[in-house]
Amino acid sequence: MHHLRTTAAARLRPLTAVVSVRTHCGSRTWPVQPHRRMLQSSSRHKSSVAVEPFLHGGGNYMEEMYRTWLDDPSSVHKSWDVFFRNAETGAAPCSAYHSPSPLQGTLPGQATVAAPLSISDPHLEKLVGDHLAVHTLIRAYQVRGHHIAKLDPLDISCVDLDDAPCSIGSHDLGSYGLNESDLDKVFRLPKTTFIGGSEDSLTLREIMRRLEAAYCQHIGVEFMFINDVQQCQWIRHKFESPGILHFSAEEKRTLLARMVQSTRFEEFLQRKWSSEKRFGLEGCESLIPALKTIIDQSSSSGVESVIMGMPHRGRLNVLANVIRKELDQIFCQFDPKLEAADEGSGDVKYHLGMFHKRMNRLSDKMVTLSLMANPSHLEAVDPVVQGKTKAEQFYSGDSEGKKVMSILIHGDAAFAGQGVVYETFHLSDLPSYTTHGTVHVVVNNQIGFTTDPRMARSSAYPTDVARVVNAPIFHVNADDPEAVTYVCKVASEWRNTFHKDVVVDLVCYRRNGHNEMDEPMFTQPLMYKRIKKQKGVLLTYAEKLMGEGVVTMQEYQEEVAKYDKICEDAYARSKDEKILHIKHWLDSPWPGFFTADGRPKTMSCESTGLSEEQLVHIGQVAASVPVEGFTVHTGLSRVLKARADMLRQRACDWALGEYMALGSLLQQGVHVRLSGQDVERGTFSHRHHVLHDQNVDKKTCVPMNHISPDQATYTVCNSSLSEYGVLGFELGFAMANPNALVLWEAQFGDFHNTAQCIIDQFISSGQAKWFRQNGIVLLLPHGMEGMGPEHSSARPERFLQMCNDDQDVFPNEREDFAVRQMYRCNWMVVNCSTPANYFHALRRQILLPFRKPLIVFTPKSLLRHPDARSSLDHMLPGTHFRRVIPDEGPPATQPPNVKRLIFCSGKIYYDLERERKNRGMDAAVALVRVEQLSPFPFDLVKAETERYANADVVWCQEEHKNQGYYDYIKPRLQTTVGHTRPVWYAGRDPAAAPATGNKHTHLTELQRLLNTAFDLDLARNNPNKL
Ligand SMILES: Cc1ncc(C[n+]2csc(CCOP(=O)(O)OP(=O)(O)O)c2C)c(N)n1
Ligand SMILES: [Mg+2]
Repeated sequence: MHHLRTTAAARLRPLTAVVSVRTHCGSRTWPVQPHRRMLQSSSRHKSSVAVEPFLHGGGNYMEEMYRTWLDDPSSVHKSWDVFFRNAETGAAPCSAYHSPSPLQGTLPGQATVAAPLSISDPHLEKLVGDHLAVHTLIRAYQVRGHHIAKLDPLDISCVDLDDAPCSIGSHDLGSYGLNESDLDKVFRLPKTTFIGGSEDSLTLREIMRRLEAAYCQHIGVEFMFINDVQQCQWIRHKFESPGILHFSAEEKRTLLARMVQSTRFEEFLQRKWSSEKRFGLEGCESLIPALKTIIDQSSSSGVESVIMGMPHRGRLNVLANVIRKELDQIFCQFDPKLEAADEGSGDVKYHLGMFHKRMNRLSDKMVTLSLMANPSHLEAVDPVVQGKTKAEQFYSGDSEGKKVMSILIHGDAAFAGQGVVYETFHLSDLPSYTTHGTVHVVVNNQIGFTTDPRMARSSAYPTDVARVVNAPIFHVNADDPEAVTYVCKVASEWRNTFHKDVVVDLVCYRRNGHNEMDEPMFTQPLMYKRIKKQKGVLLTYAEKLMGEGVVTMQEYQEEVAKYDKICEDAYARSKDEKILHIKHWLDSPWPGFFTADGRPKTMSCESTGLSEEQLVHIGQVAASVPVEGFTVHTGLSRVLKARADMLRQRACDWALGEYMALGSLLQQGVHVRLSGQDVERGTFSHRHHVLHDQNVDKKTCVPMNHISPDQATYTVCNSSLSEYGVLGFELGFAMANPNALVLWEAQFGDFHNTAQCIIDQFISSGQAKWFRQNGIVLLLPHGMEGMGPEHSSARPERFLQMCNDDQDVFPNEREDFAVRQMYRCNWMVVNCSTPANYFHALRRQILLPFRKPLIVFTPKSLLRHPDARSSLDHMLPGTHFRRVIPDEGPPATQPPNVKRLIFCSGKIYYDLERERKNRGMDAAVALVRVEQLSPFPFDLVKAETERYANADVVWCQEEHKNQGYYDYIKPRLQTTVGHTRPVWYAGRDPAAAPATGNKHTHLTELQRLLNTAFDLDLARNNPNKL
């Protein structure tokens, strides 16, 4: 039999405190002796250690506690202080002990003055020891009861207790210094347990029976690592109170009906499409009542919108029975003959999203449910769900998460294996990222495809990752629908009380292979022999209820027949469908943004320019500290003054251009959110969107929120050090509302690669797969500046390789060419060489009548380059984003004299310009900047090639040849010139790394490529023809 639940079985050890109590009550002398004050304690148990002392004991816990107390009575928990003081005064042990009380103040009537300590009466000593032992035992159940709970429906999970026995249970009383004869003695219960209900003392036998019932049956509660006493008490109360698992007959019948839906849905699909993949839920059918309970409960607590993310397993079932997608729409997806009606490539049925508003029967309130579309990449949707949830909370003014919440469903292998789970957990308590608690549900079928848990993770449970944020974890045997329902009820109450994450671990099995076509016996023969013997949970539960007289066989059969008929009727209706619509599977509708048939309202884009007055006003805000009595750093005062000076000269640099773009959108009522590592100041210390008072801790000011009284809110937030999690989050945020500008900035552009999955699976292809557009902006600092391989390239080649504009087809030119081209593309990729163009690109994102992701390669040295400034003239009404910036110098006046036409993009332009000047070639060489790389400005590039008909055409880039823009530009330039003129390459040679780490090599390479670019004998000397 293999170890299913844990590979860490050998690590299970009894509580240290257990050992120490046994030692005390056994051979050793009780350490409380007045003359032992000379024992010196070096340890100071503070804070959480004092709160939950049994978790942290050393080799001899009580002795250490005593030593610590002798040293400083205030350094131990109040309960211990009171205990030791009372013991000193000779109080009987049962009254000497008082359960933990608030850390401040003393218990009424208890000793407050230390007196000489002596317990000389052996009877008394035993009583004290026994009470402590019982309290230790109670705590042991609370800490470790889940290790012996009957969580696995198959009962094959083998935690190897022989190596390291978990010392709780009646067989092991001796290890607590107790024995059989103590079982019928009455013990006073501490305040840290609720097993007594209204009774405050019980026999040891009853104490253990109730603890076994609470912690060792079908529910295993993992929570004692939580530092907050109030939260621990809340959980103890929920799971220990007598009678908690009582369900009314009505509740049982509802639960049975939900199990019928869940089970019969899969059976229906299996009957109709036995050879189709559906990633059925068989073995974890109680997921459906679990989710419905969480939703019911949350709706009753005031939640109006629930956003869910989940993987393949049971997804169709959730769509059908939780979200209530029309069944015929689901069944249509199985019909191979139906054509797709919408643009885009679509996705398989078990990835599609859904949005539905409906009445919740339990709460009688409306609830909106959405399941986010997701790719195969497990767990990738987690941060996206959180971002969308945060956005919905933000836009509905739900600052505490009372109206909008998220539920994330996970597989056991993915939850433990995928790092993005951890990244997402770490967003959960950050002010600008918290969603105020998520309910996580793990479908823990004890297998990942063909891999056993012992090969898939190094932690005992798949859920251990949640412990980093102190989330309680409720393990439950999924073959017990009532236990599942109860646990889910508590989980949602937890979320809606404490607004913290919580995990429900549904320990179950997978009745079939990974998908319905897979043979699981190849790899898990014993497990699957056992599964074949396992009776279905629906039948087991139905029999239980029949045995209890809650339903009759006839009622049960009628319930089954009723649901089967619903499926059959929907199946018949699905036959009438002629066409498949992906747009019916939208997870985030944007009401009013498009026309009724989902098209943009216009195909034009108004000018993105602004009046000078408006530009100056925003510029002045950017140059000021708009609150009284706020002391900024003197260096920053200089920055602000420089901005004011620049404004007076009617110019702006990159930071000011950005300010004007974002500020003007805010004035228009568009919410702007800029997130990423250190974005508030800016990695390159150029932005300074958050000012810090130099004298008052944490006093900050965001001038951008002081532009005008009726402006939208500006959110600028330094993120956790995560790319995958945070980019996913911002993508989700951008999904909620088309009238918001959401920007994510990478610290350096190359760090985006740890978020590659979000870029590949969602940003570049999301619209094609799931119909939903997204206007997220990625700011990726890029440029070869001799900073080494890791801080140079944002890898433009990767983004360009994913562009869907056809390199071989010169598009039909039309009046609204630029907008139509953008509408057709999957995303826009730009590298702006001027602040004004960056300003227009950002504003265009919102003024366009549709949304596309925008990838911006942003500068580093250009941030402070004196030439890289723009006059306000380029930002006034009537101006636009310039896809191409032609040469406006001497070449433009005498085009026939131009011998060389160099196309380039980004910062290299300034190197080329300097070189041209140095060489005195201002009239001979034209420099044309391609600012929008994709969709490729075929029309404007063509105009430039035609203008300089006598010139050689060169593509110049600073990146290596196998990187940068080369592979993207080459076919497009050739298509533009109709393959009639040669096009040459000037740039770095191919290389494995993006840049050299050697400064000298960097400069040599740069000079060489500039030489090539200006070598008028290129045709003879350069083999690098495109
Ligand atoms: C990131 C990622 N890696 C690999 C896969 C391939 N894959 C699909 S399902 C699966 C097993 C998932 O196991 P688990 O999370 O336990 O879910 P289950 O299928 O058991 O419900 C794997 C490895 C994937 N979809 N995503
Ligand atoms: Mg699994």
